[in-house]
Amino acid sequence: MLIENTTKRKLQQGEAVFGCFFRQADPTLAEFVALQGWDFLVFDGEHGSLEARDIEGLVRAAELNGVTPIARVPANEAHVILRFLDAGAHGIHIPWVNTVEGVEQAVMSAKYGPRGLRGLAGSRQGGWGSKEALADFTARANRETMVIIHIETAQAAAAVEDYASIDDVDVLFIGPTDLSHSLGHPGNPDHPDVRRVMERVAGVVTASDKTLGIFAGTPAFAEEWHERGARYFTAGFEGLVKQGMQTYLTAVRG
Ligand code: 3PY
Ligand code: MG
Repeated sequence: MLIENTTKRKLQQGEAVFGCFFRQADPTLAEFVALQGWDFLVFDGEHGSLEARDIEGLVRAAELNGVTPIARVPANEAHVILRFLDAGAHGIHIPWVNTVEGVEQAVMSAKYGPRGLRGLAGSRQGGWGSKEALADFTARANRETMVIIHIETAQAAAAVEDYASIDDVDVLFIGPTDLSHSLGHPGNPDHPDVRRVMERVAGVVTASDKTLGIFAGTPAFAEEWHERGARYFTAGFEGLVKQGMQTYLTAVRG
């Protein structure tokens, strides 16, 4: 399959997009999740045990249902990003990027030349060269592959102006949980100190040509940040299942 990134297209048209973090190495469950109407799924190799090998089957489950497969890598390392993209992800979440040099390094790892230094070979993402020449594939991959950079420490937040100046970053993504931890209020993104930093980041990103992204586990949180200009939202599979089950059990035990 020639990759076409429908999530990236929607963002380019000014739409908001919604995705779900997923970290079970189970393509059948991923298929079920993909059927629920998400724009994209983020297969999580950071806070999960997914390896590049797991990504292939999960990507197929998403592609089968017209959902954009994205992967979160465990680290900002070229050889790790390469394997997750080669396995077929249409985009890459890079966590814990704490310097502007790290942002540039992430883009260089995710893009082929002339922009980047991604290693080239016939791979699953390019259909192993079956449908298009490698020269065409490198241009397509550079066009379609999304780069999503996490801002989730005080150090990263302080440098957001520099992050927003790096070409070929699609989304600057606030990780409220890690950021709250970094600012001394672990797990409390509503603390005024954390909110102040998140609002500053949002102001800088929305004034730039990057899309503002954020993890929003509840509709209310997503709505608030949509009003602040965010257009790329993620929730988490377990959080949503937990809410559904607990709501059900509370009601039936009534
Ligand atoms: C965070 O909140 O730290 C995240 O990384 C969300 O995905
Ligand atoms: Mg995080």
